[in-house]
Amino acid sequence: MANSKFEYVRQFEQPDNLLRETWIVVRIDGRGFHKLSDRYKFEKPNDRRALDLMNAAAVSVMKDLPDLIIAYGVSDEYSFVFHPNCDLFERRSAKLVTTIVSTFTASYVHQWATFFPDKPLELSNLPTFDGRAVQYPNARILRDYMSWRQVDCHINNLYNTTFWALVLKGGLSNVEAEKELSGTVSSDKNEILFSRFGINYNNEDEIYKKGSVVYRQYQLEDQSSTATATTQAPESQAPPTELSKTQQEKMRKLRRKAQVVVEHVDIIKDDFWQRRPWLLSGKP
Ligand code: DGT
Ligand code: MG
Ligand code: MG
Ligand code: MG
Ligand code: MG
Repeated sequence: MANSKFEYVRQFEQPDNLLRETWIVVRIDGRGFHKLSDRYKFEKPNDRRALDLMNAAAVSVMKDLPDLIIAYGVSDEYSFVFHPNCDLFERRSAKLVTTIVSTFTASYVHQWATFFPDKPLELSNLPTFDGRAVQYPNARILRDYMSWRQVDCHINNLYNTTFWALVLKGGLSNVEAEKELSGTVSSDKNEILFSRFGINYNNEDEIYKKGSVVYRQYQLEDQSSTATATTQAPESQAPPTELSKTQQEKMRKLRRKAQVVVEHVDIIKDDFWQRRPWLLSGKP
């Protein structure tokens, strides 16, 4: 770029690099999806097509950005996780967040017609997403973050399933259903579902109860229960995880070749992480 008298404006740009050696989670969330789900008549409490579309968009993001380790989605949100050894965009927050948000949104809009062939998108009701980056200092806290989202999924889904059973099957008004549920605990909701509607919550689809986890599958999962314990963060006893440029390129190649899978499983217990040790080790 030529050196002009306007060049000085560059000095107004502020660095926003995220701290090294930390886990980075970029969480995106649908803007005004309450209205959007009404507008396009999403089924209540869960619209399988809408969730499958969210997952398809998340798979696109994972394929586009090999630096990503894992993603977890529920409702209109998705959390994308970068490893502490990641140096994509020199860990600049705005670059990471905007790249994920725009890649996700573009893919969501592009694939909309595949999942909703009978509901063309309207220019005045386009799906958009916001996003933010949060850093977590170790694997234990990263896992607690993931657990927090999955517990949220369970609590909201049990509430929504019971609420909409009361309204759609029980003939209650929204206000009456809300009143009925206020102050209830999980076991009360399970009981309402079973005794009044013959619904066994345990038999509801896993995608609704557990949300969706997206990651790269490299080899057969470790089926033994003696797999490396991952509750102690592997990086806590290891030297700094920084990788050379060549190492990073090699890892990206391996990751690009790996199959990206979508599952609806428990990510709170150790088992999920112990069977897939490459997730927390970040190798490859
Ligand atoms: P925001 O995020 O502050 O811009 O506002 P919203 O409206 O996106 O609110 P949020 O993100 O807290 O809640 C997600 C909304 O999306 C919630 O009102 C329910 C709706 N939604 C998400 N998935 C489904 C679905 O599968 N079926 C239906 N009927 N609604 C859904
Ligand atoms: Mg939001
Ligand atoms: Mg939202
Ligand atoms: Mg949301
Ligand atoms: Mg550019």
